[in-house]
Order: sequence, then C-alpha cells, then structure tokens
Amino acid sequence: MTELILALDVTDPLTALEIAEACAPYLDRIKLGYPLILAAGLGIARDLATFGLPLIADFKVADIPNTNRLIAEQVFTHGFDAIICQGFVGRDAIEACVDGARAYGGECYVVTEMSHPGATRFFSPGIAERLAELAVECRADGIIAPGTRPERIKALRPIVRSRRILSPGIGAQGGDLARVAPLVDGVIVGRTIYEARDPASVAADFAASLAALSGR
Ligand code: NUP
Repeated sequence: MTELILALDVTDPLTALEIAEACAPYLDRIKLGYPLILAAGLGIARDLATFGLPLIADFKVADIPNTNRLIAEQVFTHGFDAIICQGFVGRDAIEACVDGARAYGGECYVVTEMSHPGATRFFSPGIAERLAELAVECRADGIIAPGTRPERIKALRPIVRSRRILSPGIGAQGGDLARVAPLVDGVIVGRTIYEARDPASVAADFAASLAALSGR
C-alpha cells in the first residue's frame, strides 16, 4: 500500500512532538528536514523515534563525496532510517550517501525532479530521467519525484521499475492524492496535516484515502 509520510516542518520541538504523537497511528514514516533540525538539533530524532516510526532525513545532501559521507554518518548515528540526497552531484557523491546508509542498514533516496514550479527549468524532462538512471546505477533505494506532476512520475517509473518512488507536493502544493497515490510507493504530506486544526484527523483521512486508492 502507498505509504503516508509526514513532512514535519514545524520549528517548535514541543509542537513537533505533539503532532507526531497524535498522527503516528496513521503514518508510515516521518520526514524531518532543515526547519525542525536547525531549530531543535539532530537529537530530536531520538525523541521522535519513541513513536516507533522510521525517520527520513531530508537534507537533500549535495556536496562532495567525503562531505556527503560525513553527513550520512551523522544522520544514521542519530537514529534516522533513511537519507535524501540530490542526484545532480553525480555518481561518486550519491554513492557516498548510499554506502553511508548501507553501513547502518538504512536507505538512500535520490531527488530526480522537485515539485515546485521553478524545478521544471532545469530538471524536467530529460535531466530527471538521467538522474533516475543514475539513482538505479548507484543502487539507491528509490527516488523523490514530483507529486505535482503525475505525468513526470509516469515517465520515471519505467526507469526505476520496482525501486520506490516517494512523492511530495500533495495538498498545499496542489498535487492530487487520487492521481498520484496509485503511481507511487509513498506520498509526503506536510502543511495539509501539520497546519490543520486537528492534524490527527487529517492524517487519518489521508490514511483512509490511501487504503482505498492503493491499487498497486
Ligand atoms: O521536490 C520536493 N518537493 C518537496 O516539497 C522534494 C522535497 N523533499 N519536498 C519536501 O516535501 C519539502 O521540503 C517539504 O518538507 C515537503 C512538502 O511539504 P508540503 O508542501 O506538503 O508542506
């Protein structure tokens, strides 16, 4: 079934913990990025891990191989289960993240095409296809592809085949859950859940919709 991944981009640690705890029963994973980690520190991962869900570090790592390796080491020794890196940095830099993940039994996902409007200028189409090929060659666990452009996900699926596609952009960025869910392995949802008056009930609605929609 298509996973529901919460993008926990709040910057107050207590609010983050409250939302995560309330939503946890309806989620498959939680994704943390710069907003929360810069505010709270990497140690917030240990607190969030108490809710029993795998944690994804969305740093979109994009440095030289040695720096990527050091970043991956920090991420995985702080209890994360997966890391997201950029694909445009090339094979050696991606492999540093993949190898870093493997050393800890973790996963690595490669960004192929981003979900915001400006991303089409450089990524799509053509470049994203090459990045998806590279992700496969580097033995990444999957790719990040835009939930705002289902036709682009369809173009990337034959390249990555059974590797996982995780898609942000549903809800606040205009992506349509019903169109995207059947195409991907996980949807990443942030503001629509964490800015809701009752995040848990919105997460529950997403989980119910995904259960109904997942035909794959
Ligand atoms: O292409 C991407 N688009 C995107 O929105 C790659 C991402 N990692 N994200 C992240 O997904 C973004 O940084 C945010 O954490 C989440 C989407 O949040 P929202 O638009 O649902 O609030």
